[in-house]
Amino acid sequence: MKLDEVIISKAIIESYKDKLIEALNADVAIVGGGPAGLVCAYYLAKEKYKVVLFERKLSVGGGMWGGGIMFNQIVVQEEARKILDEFDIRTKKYQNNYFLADSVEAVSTLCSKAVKAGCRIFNLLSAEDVLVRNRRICGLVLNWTAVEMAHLHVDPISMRSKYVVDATGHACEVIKIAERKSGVILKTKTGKIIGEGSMDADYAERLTVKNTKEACLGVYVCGMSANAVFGGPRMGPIFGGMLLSGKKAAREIAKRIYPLP
Ligand code: 48F
Repeated sequence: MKLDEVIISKAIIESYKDKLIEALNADVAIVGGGPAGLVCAYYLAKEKYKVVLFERKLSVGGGMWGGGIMFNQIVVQEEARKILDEFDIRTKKYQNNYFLADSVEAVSTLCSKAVKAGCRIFNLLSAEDVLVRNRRICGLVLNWTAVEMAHLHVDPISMRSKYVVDATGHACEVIKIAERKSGVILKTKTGKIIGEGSMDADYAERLTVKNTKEACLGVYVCGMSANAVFGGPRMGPIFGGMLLSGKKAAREIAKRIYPLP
C-alpha cells in the first residue's frame, strides 16, 4: 500500500491534540526534564497519579548528558545507586561510595521508564507563568519554546494541576516567576529566593534532599532548584542528590494529593 503524506500528518496532529487536551488537567505538572524531574515523574506515574512534564528543549535530560566537562560519565554515591538499580541502569564501582554510570544510558533509561510508567512528556514547551488562586499556585501557563526564542507576540495556553514541581535546575524558573509576579511569600528564611552557593559536593548533595519541599503553596522544588531556592551550594557532576530529591518530591506530593486505592 502506498504511503500518503496527508494521512501521516493527520495522524500526528490528531493524536498530539488529544494528548495535549488530556494534559490540561493533571494531578502533578513537572517543569523541567532533567534527572530530578524525570525521577519524580516516574515515581508518581508508577503510583498512577496523572503526571505531565514540560521540557523547554528538544531533548529531556537537562545537565545529565554532559557528565562533567562533557565527559559523559556520571558519579553517584551508594545511597543513590539503589535508585539507578531500580531503574536498571548499570553502575560500576570506582571506589567505596563512588559509582559510575554512562550518562547516555542514565538519561535515556530515566526518560523511557517515566514515559512507560504513564507520564506524558511534552518537549519544546516552556512554562512562562503560573496560575494562582487564593495565593496558591494551581497550574501553569505554557508556550512553545520557539515562540519564546523568536520573541514572537503569541499568547500562551494554560493547564491546571493539584501540584506543580519546579525541577528547572539552577534557574528555579517557576519559583522565580511566582515570587516576581504573583506576590507569594516563599517558605524560605527570608520569604524570597535565597540563591545558590559555590561548590561543596558533600554538603550540597545532602542539602538538596533536605531542601526538597513545598516552596510556596502548590509548588514543590526538587533537584538543583531546591538548593537555589532555599540556599545551598552546587555539587557539580555528582547526580545522586538529583535522583534522591526527585524520589522524595514524588513521595511527599503523593501523600498530600490523595491516597490511591
Ligand atoms: O538542569 P537540570 O538537569 O536540573 P536538575 O534535574 O539537575 C541538575 C543537574 O543537571 C546539574 C547539577 C547536579 O549535578 O548541578 O546541573 O535539577 O534540568 C532542568 C531542565 O529544566 C528545563 C531545562 O531545559 C532543563 O532540561 N527548564 C528550565 N526552565 C524551564 C524548563 C521552563 N521554564 N519550562 C520548561 N522547561
